[in-house]
Amino acid sequence: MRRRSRTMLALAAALALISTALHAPPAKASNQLHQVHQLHQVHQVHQVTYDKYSLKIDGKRVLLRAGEFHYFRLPSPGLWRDVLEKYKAEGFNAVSIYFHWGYHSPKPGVYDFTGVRDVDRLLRTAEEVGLYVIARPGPYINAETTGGGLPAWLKNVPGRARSSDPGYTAAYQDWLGHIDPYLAEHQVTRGGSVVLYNAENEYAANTDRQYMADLQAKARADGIDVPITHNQCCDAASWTTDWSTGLGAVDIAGVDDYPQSFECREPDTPWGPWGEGVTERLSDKSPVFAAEYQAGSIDAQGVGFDKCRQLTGVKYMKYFYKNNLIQSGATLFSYYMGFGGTNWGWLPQPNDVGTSYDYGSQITENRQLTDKYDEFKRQNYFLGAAAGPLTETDPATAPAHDNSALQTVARANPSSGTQFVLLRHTDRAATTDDSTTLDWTTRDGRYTLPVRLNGRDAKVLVGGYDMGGQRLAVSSSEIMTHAEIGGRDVALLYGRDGEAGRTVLRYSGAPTVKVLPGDGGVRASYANGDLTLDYTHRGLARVQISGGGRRPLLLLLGTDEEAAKFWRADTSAGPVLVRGTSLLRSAQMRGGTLDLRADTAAAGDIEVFGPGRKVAVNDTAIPVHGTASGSLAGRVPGPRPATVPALTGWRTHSEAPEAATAFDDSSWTVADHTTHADDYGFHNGHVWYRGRFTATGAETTVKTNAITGKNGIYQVWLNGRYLGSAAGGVQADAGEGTTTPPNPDPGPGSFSIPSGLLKKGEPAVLSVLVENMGHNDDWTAEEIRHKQPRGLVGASITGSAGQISWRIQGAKGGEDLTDKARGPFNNGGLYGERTGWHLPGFGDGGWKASAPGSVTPGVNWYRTAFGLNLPKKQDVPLTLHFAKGDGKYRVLLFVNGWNLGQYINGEVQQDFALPAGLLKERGRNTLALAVVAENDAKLSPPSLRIVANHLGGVSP
Ligand code: IPT
Repeated sequence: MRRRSRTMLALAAALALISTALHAPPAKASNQLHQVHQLHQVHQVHQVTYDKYSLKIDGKRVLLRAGEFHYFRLPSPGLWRDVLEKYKAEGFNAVSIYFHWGYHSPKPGVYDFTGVRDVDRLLRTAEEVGLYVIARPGPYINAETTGGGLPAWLKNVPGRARSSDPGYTAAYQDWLGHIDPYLAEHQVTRGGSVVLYNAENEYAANTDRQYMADLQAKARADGIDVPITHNQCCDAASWTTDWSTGLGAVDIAGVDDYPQSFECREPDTPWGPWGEGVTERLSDKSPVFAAEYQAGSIDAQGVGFDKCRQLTGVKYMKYFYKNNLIQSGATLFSYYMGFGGTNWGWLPQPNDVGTSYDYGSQITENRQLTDKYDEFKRQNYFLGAAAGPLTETDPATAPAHDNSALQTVARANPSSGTQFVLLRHTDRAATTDDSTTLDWTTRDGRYTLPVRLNGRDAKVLVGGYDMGGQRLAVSSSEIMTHAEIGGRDVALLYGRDGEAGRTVLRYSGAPTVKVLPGDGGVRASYANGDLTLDYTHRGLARVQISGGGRRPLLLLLGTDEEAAKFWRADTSAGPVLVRGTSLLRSAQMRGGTLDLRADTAAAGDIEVFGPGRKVAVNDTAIPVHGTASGSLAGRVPGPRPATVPALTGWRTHSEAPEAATAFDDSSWTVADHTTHADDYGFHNGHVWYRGRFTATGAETTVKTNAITGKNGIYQVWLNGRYLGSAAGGVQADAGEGTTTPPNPDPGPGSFSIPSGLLKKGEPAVLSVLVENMGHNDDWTAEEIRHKQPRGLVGASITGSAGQISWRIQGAKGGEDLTDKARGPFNNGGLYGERTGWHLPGFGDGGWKASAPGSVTPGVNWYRTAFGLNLPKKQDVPLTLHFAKGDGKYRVLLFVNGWNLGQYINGEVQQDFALPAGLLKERGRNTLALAVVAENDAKLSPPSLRIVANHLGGVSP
């Protein structure tokens, strides 16, 4: 054993202090890079390499398991830590992050990386939490966000996006030139956490190899020296050539798999309609990388994310993830999404999503853990515990058996011989209850092992395994984790409730076996070095084994549910297992006390297996006593109750003065080409058009065309008279890979003109309010798709020959943001938005007192303020709930000036996340609603709802 010298330890301690100081959030944005640089001078640098089996850090194999996270979908940087700690707590060791070009760049050459866009803080948080980062800066990201991450101003840049076209090249090189330095500074090779760099996204539909080569050359020039990856969609065959060699080839090519489809409508019917989901090996020089593996779904059918969560639920995870693990031999996994978040403001791409991007993922939009989280925890803890042998495996002979309804598939580590056996149904869709007996030879001998698979399920069984100081010959239970704690091994195995289990352990002589009181009916027998334990998975059984030539073992045998109650964390004094809290964020030994940072949903019992004899939870010492299992037991407090006020004191004001003939639009931009609101720099939200003409008096009909993106509307007024609304044009979908011809008649509207409204020879004004639901993505890399115009694209008046002269007004300032903190997606061009009616400081004292209720067509605002006094040191996520109303209307909701989404009456989403941080949990908040009604409508006032209440949490 090598010994570290005292001076080295002292130096390390000093450096740790410096680095803690430097971890403080930077005072000024301009200092950020400089600070990052200093930070890494005191951090250790590491080397990242790989071979056909796995990634290696400093020569040590790593089994990478990441959840995807989008910081831009959680506009509260303090809460990034909450989500990342929840990833870490369930055994992920990495986070995969898209970086959203359009989110940072409102205008060519203008970039912002401060506040909710502070990527340096994001990467630092990942480092502090202890997660590797797979950095995915695009330039194209897809992700169901506006433009697929391309900035809307790119519509005005000539040249095909996602190609080596010079116009596009200049634009994206500028983006990479801004984002890459952050990613480079935070690389593992400089002491940070970025371990992989993903170039582009599913670049399957295009084959511009030069573009892929240029992207990588740029990254390298910007200092990226970790392996570059690509997420290929959706199987290797879609590439025309081998992307592991030749121009544009990446270091580690990965594959995206979404086997369960996005059909949330029928969540129980499909079983891998899009295939088996076995990640393909794309090269013999690099490991198999499941770059995006389905962990939820978009809700394109608008049936609600709970159904998507069901579609991709625990059974799906058990079957597909384990099947993939053993069949593919992948050692890098990234799950899309780990936490989806919120499409606040005008962040959504209109075709597949609305405000919520919950994604049916394991952590809900309001940061709550689900049963899917438990399953990730079971599987991830296993991957962590068995990473040694699992990171280097080859296909192996699977144990034989005689039930054709069941199938075994095996991999083995070539040096240790450890075997990993997948037990699945032969027909993957089978729901039958089948049993068989495996004839299983491991390096320890030949074993017969009864196994069972009931319904949609799969198991990974381990044989010939060094389980800490123990030797596991075979087991029909699955391993969740094992750890050496206080001189003994603690191993946690699990199985489905009521199923029988057998575990065989090896000893040099008969060990002493003590079955502690509890469930499971454990029976032990010993012969020829094999201790065989037979039991039923029921509750939690505990068996103490000592002697037999090994260090003592506490074997915990639980059901799935009992196993998932355990948390594992690592301290400088070794690993810790805890049960009884609803989350364990981290653990630390401080002067003989084991200090846990944990969340609790209710007061209850806690049990701790760890170093030391004293326990503190969230800095408060708790009395504990020793148990027969050698653990410490005590009680933890729960949260204090939390309440939210009713929303009262509403004031209202209607707007749309733009509709009136006399409105002064002289400051508006003259619109002499009516094709593109984006041409004028109005990229998000609502845009007004006012057209003047001289009436003939013979006009009969206004005919219009406007493009809004799916679900968008536009409204027409003539001389202040409301003529009506129409659905805006959407992306014409001619199918993948085709060049979609522009629709000649997009979003048609036809409005008859009431007689007498126009008088011959008099000036008339046509006012049109067009919503922009966001920009199409560019998944197929066909120019026409993401560049589809938004806005009024045609207007004519039957019975009039005269010219209409137009002026246009969108968000105040256009590309020159007037609200840099909230950024490009916060506001459109409603009068109230341009005038600041959504902002906390606005004086609404002159407005009429009235709660949301009956509205007339057009735009109506409501404002109120509410005080919150949520208990300190608790995490109490709130939503704003909209009850269904009558009529066609939609509501933009602003909390403290932040646009947190759009409620569309009649659509499935009625609850909107209000993230703490921008919501003041102990203070006064302003709520402003912009109600855009298409007809006379009636809404009921929204209300605040408490989603959950935990003691603990992070400070937002
Ligand atoms: C894949 C994308 O890479 C990702 O950005 C996201 O859009 C995801 O799908 C769906 O939510 S695209 C692939 C499944 C066709």
